[in-house]
Amino acid sequence: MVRRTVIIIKPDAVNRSLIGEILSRFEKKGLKIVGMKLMRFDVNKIDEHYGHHKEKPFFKELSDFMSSIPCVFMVLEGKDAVNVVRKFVGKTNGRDAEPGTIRGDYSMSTQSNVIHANGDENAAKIEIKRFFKDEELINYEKIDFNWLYASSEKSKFEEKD
Ligand code: FUP
Repeated sequence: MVRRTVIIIKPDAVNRSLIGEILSRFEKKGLKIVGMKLMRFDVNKIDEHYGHHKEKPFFKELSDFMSSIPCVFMVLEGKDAVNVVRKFVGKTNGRDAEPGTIRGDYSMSTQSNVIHANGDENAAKIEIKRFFKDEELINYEKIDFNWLYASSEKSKFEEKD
């Protein structure tokens, strides 16, 4: 299972001062931050990232929104990180997202839905490369590791993907 995944804290969340709150949820869950930066979303990268929506009527508005102010880009690490984070984030439309999910708790919109997460493991691999250079991803030990996983889970976690 891929153990690293990208999240993007979107301009609405940055404007609404929700960075700390969102970050804190992932930290408390036990996901490890291995990459993090504040960066304006380059319009060419928006074309690539949201290529599946390029022909949709909302694309221009989405592109303007995503490049309006900087986003926070993060790589989180943990066992089955892609699935765990996706569940945390909730449905695309914040009004439909379950309470308890990030979008369910903080968003009333489809566009201004606070956070982006990877849909599957293939997307995670692509997006890590899209947004981060190898040297921006930091390998380090954290003391909570032994308390987050059972021994059997740890040995599997340590296997190479
Ligand atoms: P998700 O994977 O949940 O982010 O959903 P999508 O890939 O389907 O959509 C990506 C982004 O497109 C959403 F986060 C917001 C935007 N979007 C709109 O603005 N309007 C729509 O009708 C659908 C998506």
